[in-house]
Amino acid sequence: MKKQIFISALLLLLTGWSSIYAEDGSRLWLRFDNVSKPATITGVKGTAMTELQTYWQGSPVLLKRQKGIAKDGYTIKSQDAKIVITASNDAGLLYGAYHLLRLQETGQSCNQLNISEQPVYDLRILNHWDNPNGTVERGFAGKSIFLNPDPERMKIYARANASVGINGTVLNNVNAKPEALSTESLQKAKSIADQLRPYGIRVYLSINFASPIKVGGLETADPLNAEVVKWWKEKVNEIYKLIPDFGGFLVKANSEGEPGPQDFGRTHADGANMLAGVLKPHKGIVMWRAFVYAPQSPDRANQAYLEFMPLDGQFADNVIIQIKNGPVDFQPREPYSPLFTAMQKTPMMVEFQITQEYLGAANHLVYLAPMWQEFFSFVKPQTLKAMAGVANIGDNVNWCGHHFAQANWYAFGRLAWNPNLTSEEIANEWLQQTFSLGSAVANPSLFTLHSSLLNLMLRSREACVSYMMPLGIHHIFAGTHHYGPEPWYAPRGLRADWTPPYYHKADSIGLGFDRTLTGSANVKQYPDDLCRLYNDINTCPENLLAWFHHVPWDHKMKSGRTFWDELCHKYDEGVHETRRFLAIWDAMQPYIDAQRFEEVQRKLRIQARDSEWWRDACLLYFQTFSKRPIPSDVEHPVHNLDEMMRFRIPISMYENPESGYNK
Ligand code: GCW
Repeated sequence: MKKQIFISALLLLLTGWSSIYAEDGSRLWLRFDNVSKPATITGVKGTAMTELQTYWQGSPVLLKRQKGIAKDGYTIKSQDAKIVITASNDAGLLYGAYHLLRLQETGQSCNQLNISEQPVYDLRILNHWDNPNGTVERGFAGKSIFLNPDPERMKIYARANASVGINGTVLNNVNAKPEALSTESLQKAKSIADQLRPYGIRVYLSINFASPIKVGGLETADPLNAEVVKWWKEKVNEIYKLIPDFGGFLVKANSEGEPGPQDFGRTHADGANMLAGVLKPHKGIVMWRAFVYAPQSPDRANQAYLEFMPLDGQFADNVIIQIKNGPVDFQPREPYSPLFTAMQKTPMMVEFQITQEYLGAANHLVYLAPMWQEFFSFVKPQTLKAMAGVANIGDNVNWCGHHFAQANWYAFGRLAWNPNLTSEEIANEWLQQTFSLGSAVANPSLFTLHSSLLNLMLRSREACVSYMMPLGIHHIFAGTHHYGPEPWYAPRGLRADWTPPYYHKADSIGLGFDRTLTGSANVKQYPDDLCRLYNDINTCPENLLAWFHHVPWDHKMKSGRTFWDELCHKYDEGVHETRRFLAIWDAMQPYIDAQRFEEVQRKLRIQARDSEWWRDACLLYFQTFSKRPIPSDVEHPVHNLDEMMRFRIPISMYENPESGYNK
């Protein structure tokens, strides 16, 4: 034991760590130590000044307010012996201060600075799917941080968000309980808003559209009913008395059983505009979700477009339609939602999912920036008003359940600030700050390891697609928890679009959903050139092949293999990638503190085993349709199909990542 302590101490010294903190991930990427002798910070007082006084180790800084700089933007300039940060508002100064601290932590030179930044989106917002009882829908990192908000944790949460430019947070689940608007909940929201305000973060709430009935005791929630409008007016006044800078409402209406204007014969526009009218005098906004689909629809991917396109141009100017990046539901790979290129007269924002509902929960290392960037390669950032991300945050010590899941929170914020940053730049920044590798990258051997770790992150999303659902397959997840594979899941009586066979349509001919012009015609919702590209099985990108086509098992792929053989290779490649990830991580051992090293290692082992589970379950199941052998150069399943179909994963494995996992 003593020897171990000695060795760790030595390692700490060797790698230059002098931290007094437990390495449990609780400090996120904000690992600055308090300075012993504060630098001289002058100018505008506020959070920016406090942060720099506490953590900045360089030359004197002057914080200056100046009109003419874009909202939240800033400049950082070296002037004589000092650094001048200029912004038009306090948030801008704060973002400038964090920029400077980031330079410090990533070991960059702070001489000759001449930086000018402004965010691409005004609204950079987290969506928490937190329930009043403290559970978090699709959360894998413990309970809600808002259940009993601990001021110290709230402060770290606020700083972390502000350090990447996040400036809004929706406190509660879009499946909103009516009590979110009770006076007691509003008091709580006020206290959270007060704690977040100094960091430039506004608070928003999800609302239940039937609140006038359920909270107000009215007989209807019809948006065109005068009593209903009056009720909302009074409620909104009550909110703004408590929270003068309240941001507005997020609404999931007529979706998955939630109430909405259609229950009263009205449209999404009627519902959204009524709320927008009530919020307008207070400068509040409505984020109205387009995540709608009906059980009888022959193609769920068509639905949002069909419901929202006829309403294009009918929404009030303080309504933003919040659309998931893909047309179905946060799959590891989807094409972009065609609404983004079709709607011309309606402000839109994208909703990404940071929490890994369909990407291995908090057990799999999947760096999501490449997925989000793929979206931006189709949808021009400037056609959107804002960016929202479903948070992966809970009360676990390390916030996100997996140390590397913190990178997704970080990346979301950075991309909401500037969607043109590369995944690599962001991962690099995050790694250096999170593992304090800033100055160490100058060390050649560590530099190589750092690069392979960076590379691991960049490959991780494609690996996940490969071992879960390559070549455009989608939604083949286990029924309710969405953690593992259950392509066969189809309990009698369950609505078809909640079962995998609806999506994969495996049969003796092939695999995949025919969305071509002769199928569901989903391709028609895309611009002409893409429509043509996707519609033809010979030009459709192979990574979306089974999304748009029912692909014959013997279809010739670019590699020369048949579709079936290619599928086998892809799954197997995914498995090999997860093993390589483990090897890369193992080589990092001397340079990573023991706790985080072991926690990540344990998870990478889970991921490697899970990838085998995915490969075996999917290949063995699809093989019952393809009736073709698994190619000889592919590692053969280590499980059998019966075993896979009987396997039930313990909830503790994905819901409480702290509990570890032993299959
Ligand atoms: O992805 C699905 C989830 C639901 C979620 C819904 C939505 C909040 O499985 O848990 O509900 O989407 O986005 O509304």
